[in-house]
Amino acid sequence: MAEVKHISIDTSDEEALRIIEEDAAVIVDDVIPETEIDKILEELDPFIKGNLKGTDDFTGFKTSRVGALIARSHGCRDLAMHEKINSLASEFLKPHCDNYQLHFTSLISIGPGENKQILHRDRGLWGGYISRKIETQFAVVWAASDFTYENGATQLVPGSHKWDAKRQPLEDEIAYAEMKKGSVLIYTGSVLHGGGDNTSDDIRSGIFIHYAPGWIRQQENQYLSCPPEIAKELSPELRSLIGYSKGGYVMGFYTDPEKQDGKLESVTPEKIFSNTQDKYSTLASPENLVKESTKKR
Ligand SMILES: O=C(O)CCC(=O)C(=O)O
Ligand SMILES: [Fe+2]
Repeated sequence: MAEVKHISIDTSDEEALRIIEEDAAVIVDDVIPETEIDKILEELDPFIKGNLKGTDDFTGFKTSRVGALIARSHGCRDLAMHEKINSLASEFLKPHCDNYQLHFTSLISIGPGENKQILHRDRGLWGGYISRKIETQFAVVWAASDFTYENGATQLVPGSHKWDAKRQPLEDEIAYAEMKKGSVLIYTGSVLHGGGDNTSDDIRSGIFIHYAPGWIRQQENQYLSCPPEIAKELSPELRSLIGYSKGGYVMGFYTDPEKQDGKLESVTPEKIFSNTQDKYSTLASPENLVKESTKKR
């Protein structure tokens, strides 16, 4: 039976990334206390109560999804900025970008009686246009309940990020990401995975917070899910992480549609909130910008 390896929060980034490179998945045990998770579930309770179930085989008929977690939950803001997780996300995505960003947030709750989700690679969301040599997602799942084989722990096929696209796993090549509430599953955008089936009477809940290169379209639109009137409450670092900053010298700037004095013409989105610049606001050298555009991959 295939397994997802477990490490501790004290495992070096180097070792964690070695496992992720080999298996495309790893579980970090006991990252935060259960009480922190309970506080988040309390914050999200009004949205969980009203939330509808999925409507097809992929989203599941007994599975609910609650998004906009940065806007809705202070606890999720802390999870998104978790130092160790961000260090791993940054190291993992660094070969493919100058800057990474938050890409997706969702509390996914699999209810009793749910069937297995179809195995898939999340990178499919971009439509298959990106070379498989480029890794575009660092997925993080915070266990908001225990994850067990019975209650729908995520199915994962370790090593399948390197497989031919058509290869399907044998039963014993599928692992189940069993972990305790407060632990974290990390997987990549290229590994076969899917929600598990829930044969128990309990709900399996996971807080999904994914990261991606700064140059790619985010799965969850952060500017609408966390508009400026809410984003102003965030730390400048988190605001930048969700996209209110430039991702390159001429990438992601904005212009205030009403200002006529030219002060908010083609500026970094950080200018909405403060007068600070970002690291891309000055051009290192025009020659370099041209050279970068033809970097070979
Ligand atoms: O709920 C899970 O364990 C996995 C969900 C998933 O992979 C997805 O919806 O893309
Ligand atoms: Fe997925």
